[in-house]
Amino acid sequence: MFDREVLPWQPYPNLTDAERIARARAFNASMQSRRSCRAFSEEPVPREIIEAALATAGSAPNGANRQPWHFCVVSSPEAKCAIRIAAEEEERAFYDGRAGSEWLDALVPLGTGADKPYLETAPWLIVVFAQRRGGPDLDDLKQNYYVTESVGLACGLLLATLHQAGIATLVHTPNPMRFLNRVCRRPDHEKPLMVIVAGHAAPDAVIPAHALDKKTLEQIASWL
Ligand code: IYR
Repeated sequence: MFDREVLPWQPYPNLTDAERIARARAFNASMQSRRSCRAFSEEPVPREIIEAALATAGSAPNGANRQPWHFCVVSSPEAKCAIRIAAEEEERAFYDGRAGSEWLDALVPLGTGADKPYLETAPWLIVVFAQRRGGPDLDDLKQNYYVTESVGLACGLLLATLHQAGIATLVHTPNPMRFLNRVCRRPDHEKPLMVIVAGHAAPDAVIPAHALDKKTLEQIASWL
């Protein structure tokens, strides 16, 4: 049997409860200004910010510490163009009826459509893949666990870090998105989950009023 090695718990900062409350509220206040951005400028964003956000994402809690994620970071105009062309083709079919009327009705308040120019204007596209199997070593093809949950947690941390750094983001989910394996040259056992678009908002970017309509604490939580 593998003898489990342990290390002592590394204490978190020694704060008063008042300081903890203040920090929690300050982080919440900062995150409340995050909005999905659907019009990006071409203004560059330093690669170091993306690297730091990816490192945070890689720290996410995950099934059996198998870290079942891969982030394909796209900045080349050729690759961005290939993603835009393929995504818009799928989106046209989606908006032309494949989604069904209930789904399309739900999207009306957002004002989304099949044209995705931001896939080329934004400086970074982070294509997120979930690894059904495979670990840190290339020859490791063992099963992974809670894959979607783990990758979702990682993406949340990624989005929070980018927002803290003052970078605008959009979670883009072309439907279907298998073409991303081809463009990103990723193996079939990796499932693309989302494209995180990162950059700065264009001067004419708008926020749909619908996006500000958030559920209250009472609506989202119950206390036993
Ligand atoms: N993938 C499409 C449609 C879309 C779906 C949902 I649910 C959204 O919250 C937003 C868009 C698109 O990217 O336009």
